[in-house]
Amino acid sequence: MRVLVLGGDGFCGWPTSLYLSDRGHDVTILDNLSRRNIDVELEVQSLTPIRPIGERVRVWREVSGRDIGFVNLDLATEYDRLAAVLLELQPDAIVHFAEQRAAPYSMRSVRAKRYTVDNNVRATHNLLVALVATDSSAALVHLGTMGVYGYGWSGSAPIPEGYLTVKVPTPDGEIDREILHPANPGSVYHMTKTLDQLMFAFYAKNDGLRITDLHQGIVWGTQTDQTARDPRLINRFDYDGDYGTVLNRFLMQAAIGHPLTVHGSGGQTRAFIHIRDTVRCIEIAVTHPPAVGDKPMVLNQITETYRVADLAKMVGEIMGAEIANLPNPRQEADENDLVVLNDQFLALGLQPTTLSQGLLEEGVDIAQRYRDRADLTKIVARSVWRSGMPTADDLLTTMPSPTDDH
Ligand code: NAD
Ligand code: USQ
Repeated sequence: MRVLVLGGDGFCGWPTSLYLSDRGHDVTILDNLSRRNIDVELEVQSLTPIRPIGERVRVWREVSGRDIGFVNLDLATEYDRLAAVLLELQPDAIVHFAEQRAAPYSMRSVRAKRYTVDNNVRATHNLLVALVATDSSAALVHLGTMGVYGYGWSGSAPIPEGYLTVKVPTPDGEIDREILHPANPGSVYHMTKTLDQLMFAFYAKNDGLRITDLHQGIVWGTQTDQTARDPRLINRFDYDGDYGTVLNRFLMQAAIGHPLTVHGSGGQTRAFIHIRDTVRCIEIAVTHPPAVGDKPMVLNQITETYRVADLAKMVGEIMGAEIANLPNPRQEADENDLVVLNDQFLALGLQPTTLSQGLLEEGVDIAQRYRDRADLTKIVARSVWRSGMPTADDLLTTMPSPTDDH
């Protein structure tokens, strides 16, 4: 298939582009490199030394013999160019990763809140309008998030895949209606994903677009079989307080001898998926689109759930790391249950990569290799959900020397 990967220079997009290319698909990446610019703005860099996109695609050709195209384009502001790309490439499928994806970044300032909404909502809407205007029949696969459901709203009831059947009272008795699961976002970033859902529902109904929305959990891990083929293909590894996600942060912290930064009691339960399963799920979704006229297909792209405190305990025990309970910079329940259905991916053949000591050690190994690139002042999360919320001081001011324990 001809696949256009929007946001294909990012943490999920790069390994997905390589995986799809390796599987024989004809891949073009579209990305405005805004994520690299945000690193410059935050004065932080991926722990792994990622190479410029031009070099990345050149090396991939060298090691695989396959071409990946690249278009530098801002989806949110360059509508005409986007429409021209769709007309020229005539993709069979489009994978849409291209949004500002960090909840803490989206809460750090008025500017970042406005940027996140402007960027994400306009990017998605421009894409939908362009698909209709260019008469494209491409199947659209969008990366949404488990966070659209919120945490704790349904107690211990399993979270369904996108839709909920409810009973609506009428004068003639109750009728059953299937509705989008109530949106309950916990950050401006997560809010943009709930807005995306409404746009998808409208364009599927009005224009017959074929849309799949993947409600993905927290992705962890770094490398896939393809990114590991050459050091210059290495994937990014975010560890900072805004972009680093919890399990990868714990692995990096364990690797350098930093206490594990648990927010509050660590009672938050979240859904997780390894990057190797992310790329497989995307191919499954791309090759199993809904039919014209169907409502958006929603799949929960997760493989397991964990409580943050339990993850810290596990990483702490395996790697000999201490745990620090820090003031939580976010407004979120101190504790929540989370049961998630992921039946559709399992039925379509996903064989989950579950958390194992080997994979945790692999993450720690990568982080240890690049420990000299870590900036200790960027580790504690300081973007607060409301001004005045307390944050912790840096826990370490000098880098511990590498020992056999770490
Ligand atoms: P990322 O920031 O590493 O990658 C996003 C890419 O999109 C970047 O390369 C960025 O430059 C590009 N981009 C952003 N705005 C753009 C625009 N207007 N025009 C063109 N390109 C643009 O993020 P990621 O971790 O790879 O996440 C990818 C997607 O998956 C996001 O939509 C995110 O919400 C979703 N997701 C990620 C995770 C996770 O744990 N990383 C979990 C669930 C869902
Ligand atoms: N947390 C800690 N310590 C840390 C970092 C995080 O205790 O050092 C806690 C947070 O307070 C939160 C939980 O861990 O309770 C998850 O935080 P996270 O930063 O790992 O994940 P989140 O902000 O939810 O966002 C990430 C991605 C986002 C994606 C989302 C999927 O950045 O793009 O949408 O995971 S989900 O969480 O399922 O909605």
